[in-house]
Amino acid sequence: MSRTVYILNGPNLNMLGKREPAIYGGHSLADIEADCRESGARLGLTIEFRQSNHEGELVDWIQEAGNKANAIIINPGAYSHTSIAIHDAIRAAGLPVAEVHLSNIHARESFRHTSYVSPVAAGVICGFGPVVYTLALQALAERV
Ligand code: CA2
Repeated sequence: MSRTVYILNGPNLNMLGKREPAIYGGHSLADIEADCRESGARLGLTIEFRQSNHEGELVDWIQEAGNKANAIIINPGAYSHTSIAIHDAIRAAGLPVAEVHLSNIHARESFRHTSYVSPVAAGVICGFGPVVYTLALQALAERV
């Protein structure tokens, strides 16, 4: 049976490649989605790739993944540092979750050093740019 991984992206990640290339690089989110689809096909995983600027919509999608998917990769964007709602939704989904960040959040402003998502994630990959997504797919392919 096909295994499905939801790849969820939080606020402002739709701006990738358009602004702040010095921090986030020149790749767009569409480029990252294409990489994930290629990697997913190689690993035998079905990919559901989404982005939202709205916390509640991300919570809805995490709940949906709890019913329909085998694992989640999430880049919660700035909600990583603020959202107890996303923390609770991930805990309730009961799936392996990989938290990813393009930038090294620990080498940036102190308000980015804490993530409410990390304690409920199976693992965290940050700081290596777009490859964090395909590294997370490889890691989750071993677990689902
Ligand atoms: O490094 C990451 O992947 C982040 O999750 C990106 C978030 C940031 O708030 C987190 O602390 C770390 C920001 C999303 C991208 O924001 C952009 C804003 C303007 C132009 C391009 C991207």
